[in-house]
Amino acid sequence: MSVPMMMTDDVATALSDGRAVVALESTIITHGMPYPQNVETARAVEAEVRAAGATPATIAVIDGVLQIGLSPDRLDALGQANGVAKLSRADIAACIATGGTGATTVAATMIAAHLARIGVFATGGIGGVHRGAETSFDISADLHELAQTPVTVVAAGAKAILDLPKTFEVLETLGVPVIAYRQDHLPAFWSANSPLPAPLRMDSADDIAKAHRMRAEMGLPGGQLVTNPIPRDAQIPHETLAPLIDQALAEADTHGITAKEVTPFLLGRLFELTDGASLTANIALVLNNARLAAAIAVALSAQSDGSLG
Ligand code: PSU
Ligand code: MN
Repeated sequence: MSVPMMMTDDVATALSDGRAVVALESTIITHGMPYPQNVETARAVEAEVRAAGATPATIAVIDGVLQIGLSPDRLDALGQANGVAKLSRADIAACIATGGTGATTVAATMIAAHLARIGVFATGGIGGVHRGAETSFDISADLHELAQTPVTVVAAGAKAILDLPKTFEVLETLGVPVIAYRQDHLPAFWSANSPLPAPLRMDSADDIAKAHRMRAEMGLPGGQLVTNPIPRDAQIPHETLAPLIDQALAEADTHGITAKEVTPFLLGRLFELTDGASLTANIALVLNNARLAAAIAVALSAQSDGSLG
């Protein structure tokens, strides 16, 4: 029994030629942004990766097949579909085995990228430790995935709806390198900066690629989290967002929102409470992450022969 996997021609060719490829997730399309901005953003992200000299591979499960790269038609259909499953480590195999369709979260996209031998992945913000996790125990599977699957993930930090100090504590405990790009503090998704000092800082894609390869050389499992600050002109000051995040969290509580629904609910409410400003910033940071991820993938293929070794 093998994994039913389909690769678009451009991704397959780039991989076999040892050229740069960047994995992209699909939960941000189905659960993170409204239609049509979700599809427009997904296309713009792919264009950004191409402009930076790499091939984009948007990942999803469609009718039981793991798709590595999505055709424009499939991307559009996924972006408009209702009730698509949100797949993580726990449910991706069951979805494929039963012929289902689902969007991949950071955790599931890392698993798929690694299966396809893609070493770099760009997203918006990773999942993490939710506020109140001491009673809800809600901690994203993204964190454990970073600890065990060797993919470098470029994100604007963890989403600021989370408990950021606890999220980074857990990453430290799990042995995940957290690298801030060109600054000393960790970014906070919609804001470029936070009071949290970054455990590691790197100023070039080349260094990030070297560190990725060194982990493989040393047999260290797991990936790296590269935290790339949102462009300064696109950020929303934390003071502006903080009360709105509190309001959205209180509403989630009142409505009894739990488990996988929490993050999509909070992002959706913030979109409404900010009159769309949270989405505009989210789009800017994803595009920025796509550019850096492409530069890292290009550096990785130049340093090695493109294989993960
Ligand atoms: N980045 C975004 N928006 C998103 C996500 C990332 O800008 O919606 C998705 C990712 O797929 C991530 C998921 O894995 O949110 C986290 O979900 P949870 O908190 O339920 O683990
Ligand atoms: Mn969760």
